[in-house]
Amino acid sequence: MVQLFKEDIKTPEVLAWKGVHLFHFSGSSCSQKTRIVLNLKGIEWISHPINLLKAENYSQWYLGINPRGLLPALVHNGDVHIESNDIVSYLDETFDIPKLIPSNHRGSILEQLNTEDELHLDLRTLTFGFCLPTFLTRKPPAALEALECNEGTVEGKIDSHKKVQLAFWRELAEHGVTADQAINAAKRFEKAFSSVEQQLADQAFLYGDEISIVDIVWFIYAHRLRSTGYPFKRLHPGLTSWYHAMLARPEIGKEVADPAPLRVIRYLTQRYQALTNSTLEQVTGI
Ligand SMILES: N[C@@H](CCC(=O)N[C@@H](CS)C(=O)NCC(=O)O)C(=O)O
Repeated sequence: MVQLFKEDIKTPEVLAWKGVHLFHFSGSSCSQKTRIVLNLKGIEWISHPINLLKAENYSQWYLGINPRGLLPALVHNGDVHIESNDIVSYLDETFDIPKLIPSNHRGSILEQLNTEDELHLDLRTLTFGFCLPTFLTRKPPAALEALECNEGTVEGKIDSHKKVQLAFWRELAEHGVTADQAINAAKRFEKAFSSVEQQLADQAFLYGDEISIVDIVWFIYAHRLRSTGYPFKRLHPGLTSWYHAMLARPEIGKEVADPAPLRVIRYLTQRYQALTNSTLEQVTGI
């Protein structure tokens, strides 16, 4: 669980903040997951939007809160938590009801959260490859330099995660999303969702009759994948009613609703891909 040390925090005013504060962005999948957990648990929280499209996450101010430059970040009574799965686990432990990580399934739930986290860059790959035009997916070089030069620490140590992020953005700028990356990502999702489908074969939610954090994290990925043109319904028909039941819950649906301009941009991007035979299905052969 990543909870930053006081000396990691270079934006010291947050140390005095009382209550629950969330740094987030509307369209960020990890932020959506966290907001859904806050909603379902009925936790009051103070919103601090950070615009990823304007690279606000690489400002010195925000890097002083999360040295990885990633969203979300949670501040609770002056303690800073990063990594969305650690944040939701922390919220579940701290705010008891309703329990989203039932103690009798804790081990296997944490394993599934790791699997989900490992697929995060694949989700970015398919999102950037098939939902958004190139100009919206590139980071300004100055923003990446700000991240690279930042000497922030995580739990007292120079952080290795930053290198992974920098490599991802620089490779994207140089080569775009390659067919191989898209194919591998799509195959990994097919495998992951086949196993989710099996787990849901004879129950309403992944761990029985009650929603758990694992339903939320896979729902978020399912929702995003559908918008990339990944043939969710064809590949995973057994997930259709679970998906729609999740989407229909107001605490969930409102957090994943795309703003109208984004829907238009996606529509135009995908029309162009259809005309040039470069849709997700055509590129990945899935
Ligand atoms: N493992 C991290 C991943 C966080 C992450 O990659 N967040 C994305 C938004 S979903 C982000 O902040 N991207 C930075 C950017 O777009 O510059 C977590 O679960 O919190």
